[in-house]
This record gives sequence, C-alpha cells and structure tokens, in this order.
Amino acid sequence: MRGLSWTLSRRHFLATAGGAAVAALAAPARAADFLEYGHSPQQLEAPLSSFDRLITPNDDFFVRSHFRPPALRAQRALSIVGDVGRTVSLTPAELRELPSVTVTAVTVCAGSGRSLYSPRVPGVQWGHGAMGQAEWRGVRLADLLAKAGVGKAAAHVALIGADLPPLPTTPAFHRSIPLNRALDPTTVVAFEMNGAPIPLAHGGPTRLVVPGWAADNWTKWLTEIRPQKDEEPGFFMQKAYRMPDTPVKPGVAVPHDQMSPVHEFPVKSVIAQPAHGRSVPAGRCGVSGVAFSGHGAIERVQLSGDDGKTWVDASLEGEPGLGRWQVFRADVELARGTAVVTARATDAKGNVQPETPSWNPSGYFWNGWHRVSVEVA
Ligand SMILES: Nc1nc2c(c(=O)[nH]1)N[C@H]1C(S)=C(S)[C@@H](COP(=O)(O)O)O[C@H]1N2
Ligand SMILES: [Mo]
Repeated sequence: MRGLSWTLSRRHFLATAGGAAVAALAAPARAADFLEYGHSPQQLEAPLSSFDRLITPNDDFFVRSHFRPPALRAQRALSIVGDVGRTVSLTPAELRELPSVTVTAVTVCAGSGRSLYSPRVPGVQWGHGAMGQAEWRGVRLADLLAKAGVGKAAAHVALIGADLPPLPTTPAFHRSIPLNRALDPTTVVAFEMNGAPIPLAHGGPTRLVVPGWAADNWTKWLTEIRPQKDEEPGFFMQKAYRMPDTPVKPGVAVPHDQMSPVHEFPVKSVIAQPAHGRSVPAGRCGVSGVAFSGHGAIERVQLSGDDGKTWVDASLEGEPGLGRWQVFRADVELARGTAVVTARATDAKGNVQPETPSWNPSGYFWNGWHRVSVEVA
C-alpha cells in the first residue's frame, strides 16, 4: 500500500513535472483540480470547492479503484447465477429495455476523511473529498432477481465486477450485500450517470448503486450477480470494510465476530466555502457546503463562525432524502483575527454530527465537524 500514500495535487504535478507531454501520460484530462493519491490504479479526490452544488459532474467525480479498470466493453453482459430458478444473462442494451428508475444519491468511500483520524490509520489518506452526488438511471436489482427467481436458502447476493487483481495471489474485489438490501427498491443496477453512459472509471457499462450505504458496496463493472446462502468469502468482505460493533482503543485487536460490514454512512456535513486559509473581511461571511446521512434525510444544519460557541441555522436546498445530499447556506459573523468556521448536521433519526468521531482500526466513516480556519481582516 506504500505506493498509494503519496499526496500530490494535479496542479502541483504539472508544475513540478514541467510539461504538457508528461501530464498527458500522467493523468487523463479532467475538469476538476483533483488530489491524486494513486495513478494506477487511479485514486482521485475531489476538491472541496466542488461541494457547493447538488450534482457532481462526471468529470469532477472522485475515483477509487483497487485495481486497474477492465477494458471498456459497452456491451459486457451481466449474469444472474447461483441460487436461482434460472440463470439470466443480459447485455446493457437489454437492460435498457427494462423498466428503469432514477435515483439521486451520495457515493462516499468508507475511508473518506481517514487522514483526520489520530492515531493515523493505514490506507489511502483521504481528506473530505472521496465523495460525490450523481443521478443514476438503472433497473431495480429486485426486478432482475425476480426474473431469475431467488432460491429459498439465499440470504446474501454476491456482486462481482470485471476488474482483476494484478497477481493471482492478490484477492479479487468480491463483495456481497444481504438479500433484504438487494431487494430494497432503491438498490439499482445503473447504466447511466448524470444522463450519460457510466464512464469507465465509475464502473461502466453497469454498476451497483446502494443509496445510503458506503461505496464499497457499489460494485463497478458488474459481470455477475449471485444469490447465495452466505456472505461472500475473501479479503474484501471478511477482512476489509468491517468496523467494530462498539468503540475500541487504538492498538487493541478486535475479534472478527465483534466486527460488522460497513453499511449506512453516518450523518456528515462538509464546507465548500470559505476555503481553508482564505483571507476574508470582518463581518458577515457566506458559508456553503453539503450535508447527508445514510440513516435518513437531513433535518438541520447549523453553522458557527466561532468554532462551535454559537450556531446559526442554515437554509437547505434540494430534495431531502436518505442517502442524498442537500446544499446548505448561511451567513456567519466573523470577528477579526483567525476564525474557525464549522458545521454540524442533524438527520431525521436525530443523529447529530459529533465534534470528533470514535476511532476505528481501518479509519472508516470520519464524520467530525469540518473546521475551516480563515484570516479575518
Ligand atoms: N469492481 C469494483 N467496484 C468497486 C471498487 C473496485 O475497486 N472494484 N471500489 C469500490 C470503492 S471502495 C469505492 S469508494 C467506489 C468508488 O466509486 P467511484 O470510483 O465511481 O467514485 O467504488 C467501489 N466499487
Ligand atoms: Mo471506498
């Protein structure tokens, strides 16, 4: 994992590598000023300035892939196999002929914000930007499973993508979700992202969308959907993407039976404006950002210009809903000197964003207050 731990902004890379020819080799053309944590496979973090709008454009969307993507095959078939009445195989063109739905949902990597944990946790040292919100079009997974007929013994559904590990000894990214979540009407096998065919980096031609759940459950480059009795075996289900059921002390080994797979992401807000380190005039300062929760719609976002001593309520834009973000805006009063602007979201279940979340061994679900320091002149 060492190779993934370096941090270099693309702009910085262009400046230091000194030339468009090198840049063209290093990274595909992208609109956003991404933070690049890895090139092959690609790990791109979106800049905070992109979190002041309801939809993240495809070109500005973060990328997290464990291995290099498979070849782009616009007509790669998807098979439903395993504990089913009959095997079903569908091409993306056939999928498009079925009744489809659209869902707007936040994709957030379980590790987004990992770099904020102390003590440090190994893994990609994401800031807040391993997230985005898109409108996905696709077919309900429940409808596809109904076509195949799920066997009585099935309790989980494995999701397999076309990407392969670099070595035969490296575990493949094989995942499963519980059958009840697979049958949830919001769980979709998507073929469009923001009105366009899903780009290769984001799982095209077909990927799973599981609104409200961490993005490791959102399998890209789908080839196989497999109802089965047990949770999928292997590293990416049994070792990675699990959290202790109750908070633990750093360094204490947690037995497997006291860890559960990461599912619903916690309530969180991230500030887009003002940017950290900016100079602003004293008085009113406009603050904006996004807030979301995997447990329910956002109920309230409060903003503070004095590091949490006093709070004002922000207005919310966009449709409320579980697993989808709304944009918040309000003005806060800033006194001269260094001011800390922060935000705190509450969801419909009454969950309030904590000042500091509890530490966990893989650094998942960091949702503490996002603190932005500005110089007030
Ligand atoms: N097949 C496959 N699906 C995958 C992954 C992967 O490596 N392979 N990465 C997962 C993880 S950990 C995340 S955070 C999301 C990232 O989605 P994005 O690259 O479209 O932003 O894809 C998920 N789906
Ligand atoms: Mo992730």
